[in-house]
Amino acid sequence: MSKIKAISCHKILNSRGDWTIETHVELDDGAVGIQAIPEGASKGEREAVSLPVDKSVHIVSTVIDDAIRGENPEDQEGIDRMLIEMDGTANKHHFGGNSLLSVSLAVASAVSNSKGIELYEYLSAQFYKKPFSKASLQFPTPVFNVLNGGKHAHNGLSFQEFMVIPSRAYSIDKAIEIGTNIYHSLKTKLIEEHLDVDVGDEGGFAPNNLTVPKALEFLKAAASEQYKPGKDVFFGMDVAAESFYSEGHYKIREENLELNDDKLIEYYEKLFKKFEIIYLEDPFYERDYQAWEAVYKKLGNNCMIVGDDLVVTNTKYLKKAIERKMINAVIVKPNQVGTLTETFDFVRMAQEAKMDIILSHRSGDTAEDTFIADLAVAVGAQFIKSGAPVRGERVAKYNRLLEILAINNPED
Ligand code: 2PG
Ligand code: MG
Repeated sequence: MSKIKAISCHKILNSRGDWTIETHVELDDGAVGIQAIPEGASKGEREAVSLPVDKSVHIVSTVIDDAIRGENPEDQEGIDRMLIEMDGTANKHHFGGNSLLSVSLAVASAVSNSKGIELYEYLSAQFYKKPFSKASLQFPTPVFNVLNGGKHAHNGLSFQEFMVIPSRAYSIDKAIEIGTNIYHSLKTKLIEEHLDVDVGDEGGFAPNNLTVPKALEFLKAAASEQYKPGKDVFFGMDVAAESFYSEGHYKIREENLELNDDKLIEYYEKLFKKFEIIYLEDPFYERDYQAWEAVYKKLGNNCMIVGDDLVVTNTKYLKKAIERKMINAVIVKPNQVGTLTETFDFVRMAQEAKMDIILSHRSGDTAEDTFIADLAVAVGAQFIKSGAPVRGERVAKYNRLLEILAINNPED
């Protein structure tokens, strides 16, 4: 059995032109695992802390390298527990969630390379504790973020993401084709209305002078060019409500609205009457628990109420959300928690509670990193969020899914 031979780390740029880290884990049989780390802009308050890049590079290549060198890389859980204990803090601020995660994921990649198997196969075996079975292979449906606002654009649009979601009945390649066709139709519609088609952090268009209802109208018009909303395609929003919350109110400035919890629910209900919305992420600030319970009660029957900042890929907060019936779907972002093992624990808890799983990128991401695509396939996630079907760091994840499809359905 091979052992971990060396760990090194250096800085690279992410899609926002910010520094991030890339870690290399080398095994003594020569196999290498490489992992770059993404970074959010609209972060949950309780996410694992990212340390400044120079500090992380130093910690990974000295302290962590010393501690993990010689360990058995197949003992993912053991290694992750060591990392967690070495850090010793609840939010990983000592060593940094970014440092720990880069090592944790790179170890898994190194083992899959050493074994000569695909990463999703190895992750699936780790997750289910039994060999990967091709028969159970299930692809996530992409949730395409085609209009950007909030902290991902500077266009005065309060809500962060407006998404088109192909029906789950479509295969992954067809779903990607649908998302791409709608993206192109949307571009034409925006140009026709003399709106600009510059893009935000996740590749969605980010014109000025949009309101939330107007954005949804554009989405619906673009989708209706070739598809039937409510049958072929649906809509979703990541409200990221924390970014316009202040002292008990939600300020939707572009419409001169200042809404309390009840009024914001009414606002959502109005939108639900007009548009085929099946996905509502972070509709309230992450500590506004009563509002979460209320929105789940009102809209949760026909819609995914998705917790992102609310649960930050952490079982502690998910447990509370389950007990208090606040959500029926979760975002999974490994860098919110800091290790693969904790990510698996979170996914397991969500699946036991019959929640839908959405694997997610971050707004600052890299084309080098496609781990979430493999992870989504490995755990049988229903959905994946990787932005619009443009820009290298966004399409890298969709392209990896297409590669996994090709591996499993060769056209010889
Ligand atoms: C989100 C994410 C990804 P960020 O809020 O869901 O879309 O954004 O990475 O900025 O937190
Ligand atoms: Mg979110």
